[in-house]
Amino acid sequence: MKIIVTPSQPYSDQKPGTSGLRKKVKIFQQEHYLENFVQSLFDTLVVPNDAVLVVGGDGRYHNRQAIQTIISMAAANGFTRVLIGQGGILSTPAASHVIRKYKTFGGMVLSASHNQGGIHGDFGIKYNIGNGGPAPEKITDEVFAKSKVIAEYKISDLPLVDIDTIGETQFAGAVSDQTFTVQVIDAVQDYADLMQSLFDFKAIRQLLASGFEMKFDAMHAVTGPYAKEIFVNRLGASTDSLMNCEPSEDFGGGHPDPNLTYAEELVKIMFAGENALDFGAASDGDGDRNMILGQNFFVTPSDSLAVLAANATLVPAYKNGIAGVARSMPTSGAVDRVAAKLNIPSFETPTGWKFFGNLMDAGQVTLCGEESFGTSSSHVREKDGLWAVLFWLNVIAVKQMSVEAILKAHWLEYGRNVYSRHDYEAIPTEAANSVIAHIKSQFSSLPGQVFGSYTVKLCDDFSYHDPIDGSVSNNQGIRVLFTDGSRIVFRLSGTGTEGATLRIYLEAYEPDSAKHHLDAQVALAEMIRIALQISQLVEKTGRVAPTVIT
Ligand code: VG1
Ligand code: CO
Repeated sequence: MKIIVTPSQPYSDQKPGTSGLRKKVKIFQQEHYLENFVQSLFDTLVVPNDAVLVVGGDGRYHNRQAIQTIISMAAANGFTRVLIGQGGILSTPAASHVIRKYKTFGGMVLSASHNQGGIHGDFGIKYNIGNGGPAPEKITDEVFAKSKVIAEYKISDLPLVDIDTIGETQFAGAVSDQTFTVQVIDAVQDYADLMQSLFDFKAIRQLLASGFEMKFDAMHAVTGPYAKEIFVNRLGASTDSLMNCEPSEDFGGGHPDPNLTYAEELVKIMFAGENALDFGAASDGDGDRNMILGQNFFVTPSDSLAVLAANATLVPAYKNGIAGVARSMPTSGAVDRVAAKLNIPSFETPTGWKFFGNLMDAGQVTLCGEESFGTSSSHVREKDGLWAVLFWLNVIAVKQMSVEAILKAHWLEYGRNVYSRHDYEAIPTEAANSVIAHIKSQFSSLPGQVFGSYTVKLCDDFSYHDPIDGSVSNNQGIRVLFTDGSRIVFRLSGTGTEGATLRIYLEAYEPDSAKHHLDAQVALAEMIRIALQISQLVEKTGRVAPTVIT
């Protein structure tokens, strides 16, 4: 193998966002674009001798090509072995597991997650460190700095590598008696084994054999093969209980985002009145998100986290209890109430899974979650869609209650944190910035102001002080807190690739069980009006309604 040092020009836009670098495929296809980013990353990491790298993606358009480039560059940058998911496919949680199980140096996941795929869609790349979790800001900031001044990258002259056949291919290294190995692995089995070690598969198998009807929607994305192995082969579910389980490069032309808007097909099945099934679930492009539905019933992700925390001891892996919980700041406080009752700590972190890693490594938390359909535990260092689905099935199998009954009982015990998120997607960046600036300009005047039945207590821009490594992350979202504990959060997305996406998160606590059945949009109507009044969003963006409501 020869190493070729190739001159290159820097790009100015390679700043990783909430979860890696995400851009339109066309941007990634520009000359040296991917190479520049990967070299900036390798230079930041300082690769030790004998380092092993995991590489896989969600199978979207450009995945296979990018993998070949990364293999070639890894060989030229000191890695001695690369582990590839068969066919170049690895879900995000499976990649995290592989990194941990084989104690590798780190891994790259090629995905733009829930963003659309195909040639006109998005592509993305994220780096996970040796604990299996997303690289912390310290690393991503340095990668960005390096990408702005890069002048050359190193690549080898390896031929195209077979990434479809399980097994190893060895190449002579650039230095004599060194070899470089590409190992194609079956990550589905590893991941399914991990799930089987955590949950009571026997109880779930019995539940599925008892007439309990479920449907899992992989949304034409990465979890299809994992779902077949777990639900059909290991849990005895019928093949009818799976839908859209063949991964495709453009996700069947859809938007692989498991929410009430984009998982339309599944939602129709689960809200079919008397014909609705008992349980429905979906996951996103790279398999780290989940949506849980009961019969004609939607579980908000914030509630899902709280229910899992409250019932954790019903699951074999957590039977001795959980150490603590963590949630992203915009996620509702429902899980905090559970933590208080269990007498365990609860942490509030900025949006993005990378902020949970330190807490899990330090053994301070076991369960973590985000309102954006992400839930997981310390079994990996990523959010994990199928894990959440199996957790719910395990809880249902033990409690023998419907999803709705579990939620109603939970609200009766803890009260309900009524919650909703309104997204305004692809608005002009300037308009979005002016909305944020307008809210910030009221920071000193808002406290004490009365809006209908609510009084503002305080507003700020959320800052996080990591209790483990002492790092500080500023500007993580604007919070408007009211005296009764309700709140509105405004935040600009860090994963969108078109203009700006403004998210408004709304939360109000309802202790009165007579009101627990109310639709969130109805219960939050006044908060929604206040959010629009404070932000002047309609006036400044011309948008009269959100793109997505969850
Ligand atoms: C969104 C979510 C955030 C999540 C991130 C990555 O980020 O809000 O909670 O961690 O996506 O999820 P943002 O910056 O657009 O709000 V995934 O499934 O794309 O890896
Ligand atoms: Co995802």
